[in-house]
Amino acid sequence: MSANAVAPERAAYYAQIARSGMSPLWESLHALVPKSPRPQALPAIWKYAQVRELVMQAGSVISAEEAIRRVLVLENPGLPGKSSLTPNLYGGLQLILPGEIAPSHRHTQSALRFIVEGKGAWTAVNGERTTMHPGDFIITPSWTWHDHGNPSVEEGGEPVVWLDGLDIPLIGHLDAGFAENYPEATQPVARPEGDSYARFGHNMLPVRHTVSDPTSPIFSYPYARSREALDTLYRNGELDDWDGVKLRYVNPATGGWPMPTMATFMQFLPAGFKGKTYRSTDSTVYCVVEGHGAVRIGEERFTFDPHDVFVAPSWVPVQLEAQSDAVLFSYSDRPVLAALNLLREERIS
Ligand code: GTQ
Repeated sequence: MSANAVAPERAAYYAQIARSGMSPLWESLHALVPKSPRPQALPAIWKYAQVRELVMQAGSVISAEEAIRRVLVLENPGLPGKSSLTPNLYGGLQLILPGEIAPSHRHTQSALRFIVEGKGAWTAVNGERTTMHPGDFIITPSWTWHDHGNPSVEEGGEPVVWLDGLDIPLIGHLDAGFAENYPEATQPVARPEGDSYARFGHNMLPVRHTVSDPTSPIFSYPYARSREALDTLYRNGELDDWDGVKLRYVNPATGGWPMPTMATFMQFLPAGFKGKTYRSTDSTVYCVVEGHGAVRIGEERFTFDPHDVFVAPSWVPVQLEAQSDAVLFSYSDRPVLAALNLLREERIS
């Protein structure tokens, strides 16, 4: 019911109760308790070919040190001013140039990095560094110290861009944000690179390992391994009508998600794939790793190319097509929906 339709006596009454901090539920009931989700987030895409130059320009606008994190935030056009891609999820493109350091800090927000281009930069988490390669998925779990760095040009450093995925809006709704800076630019390196992967990344666990928190003990999931798994499955004949070949990333110690608030996936769509339509109540951010194709999200249809980022809001029908062999990384708020018994999925046709 629009405000204009309200009779004068009612309008006067509404004004009167507003002065006491109240409002009439009957005017907003349908919007507050909708028949099905009415996301304010819109289907949207960022074409990497269009934004890449702007991301690189940030390198001459500000240093990583001054910026702390030199990131261009991807803001959903349906959520203006909210620095959000979906109601719960944030995304941004971070640039680190050779010789730079993004200083160490920690926060209650969980973060993932999905490497878009460039290699050789590192992220340090809990005293261990991991080297980045395109397609790697790296986590910096809630309240872990993390810093990023890039070797100098002389040492072979090159500009590196990655997609940051964080649960910033969710933590904001929950008023649970805490953060602090490490006293030094970088945290001390306490373990050699590959240590956690050797302990937890090979379908084995240290004998006396006990699970003390829900986050994954490995913090880098190398692309080569994920890609090989998808490839093998496809060659073996695996192909889902909706998803192509799709795997989820896992915390090897629990079988759960790598971090408690965000689900992550990687999928392969063979050339010519024309997926069926699905929808679900988790809102998903996709990042194209390889290949070309198209996605229909509600009324929108976007063609996609490598490194493009696109968003499918809750309950909006999604359909994927691949023109050439394509690989998509994605992250969503699925663990949160599932934990609250709010996850609904529909495989349509
Ligand atoms: O790298 O720690 O894009 O704290 C936003 C907030 C990245 C990070 C972001 C952050 C970070």
